[in-house]
Amino acid sequence: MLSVGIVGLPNVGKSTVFNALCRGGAKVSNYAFCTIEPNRAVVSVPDSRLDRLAEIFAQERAVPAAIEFVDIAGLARGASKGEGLGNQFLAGIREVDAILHVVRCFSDTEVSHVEGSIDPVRDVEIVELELALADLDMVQRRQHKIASAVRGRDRDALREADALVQLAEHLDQGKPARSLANRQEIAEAAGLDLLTDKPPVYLANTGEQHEDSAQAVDQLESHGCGHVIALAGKLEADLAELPDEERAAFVAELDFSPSGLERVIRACYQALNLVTFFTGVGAEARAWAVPCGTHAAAAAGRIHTDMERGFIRAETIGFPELSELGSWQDAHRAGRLRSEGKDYEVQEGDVLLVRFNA
Ligand SMILES: Nc1nc2c(ncn2[C@@H]2O[C@H](COP(=O)(O)OP(=O)(O)O)[C@@H](O)[C@H]2O)c(=O)[nH]1
Ligand SMILES: [Mg+2]
Repeated sequence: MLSVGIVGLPNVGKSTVFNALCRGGAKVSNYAFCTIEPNRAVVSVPDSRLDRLAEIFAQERAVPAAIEFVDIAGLARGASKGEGLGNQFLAGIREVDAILHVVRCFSDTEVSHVEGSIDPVRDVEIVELELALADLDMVQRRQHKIASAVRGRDRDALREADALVQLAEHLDQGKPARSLANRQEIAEAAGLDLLTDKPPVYLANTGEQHEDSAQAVDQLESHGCGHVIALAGKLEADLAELPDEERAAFVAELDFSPSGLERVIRACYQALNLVTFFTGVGAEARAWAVPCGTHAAAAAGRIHTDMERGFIRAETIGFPELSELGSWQDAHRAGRLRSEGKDYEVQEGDVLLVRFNA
């Protein structure tokens, strides 16, 4: 399952955002969610296309894709050296696929700031430097470990050592591994699970003022932060706590739509370059997320390993077209189902019926 780690300096609103996403999500969309541990929750990915598909396939159940959020212990200057909760923090973040980097943009004299003032770009730099230093530390340890094999001119070790040197130089300048020109090649040769190789989404935790959020997003984007979204974390978290009716009344009064979860998920999908495809067999209509460029056979393997092994072909149609035609039979009669082979690259919104030898 896709896992997203929430990181940032202390008191920037990480736990607030976590609550807003996980509780709020359950209420807005009526999708199930569960908390595994206090700082871990699995949320269903809201997707209105799935409900329509359940209707088309006359399926009893709609099974959405799921995403896990982990509220990772706060990080501060020195975390890479094991300061504070440093080590715990670093262990937590190694296991996630993407990083949701919460940046404090709200001012509130009641809530102290570890650096003493509101400065989103500076805060991002502090966190990213710590991550780069933690990676550098890992690279250096690996260099020590393979040193004797390198002296013995072992071919694999030499290749790895070369990648490690390039990584070390880059990280030493405080730059993230993901910005290396030949990152894929190097990451593969180095074989390390680097923190700064994970795609980040930046979440500007703003107050309720719309102008503030626009400004915060601008600042981060001009700093080169790729995927930035603004979220009024506290407002969304507070709303998430309310019973449904009260909540609806507030939403109407404030003219505010708590869309945080959907926007965060969309940004994570973009950062990870994921596409969604659908299936409608058995008793369920189901949504799946796979990396863009995934072949039909590999996508089928996500459903069941037998389906990848015995893959014959996938009858395929895009969601909008199927929705318009109204049923699989009609799509078939109209000759609109495509027959795709195992190397077909699954497209966003594809609905697949996999034919396979069991
Ligand atoms: N005024 C204001 N306070 C916020 C906002 N987001 C979080 N806070 C408060 O900031 C404090 C720290 O938040 P928390 O989520 O625990 O931060 P964390 O340390 O990053 O997990 C809490 O008292 C929150 O209520 C916000 O958007 N506006
Ligand atoms: Mg917290």
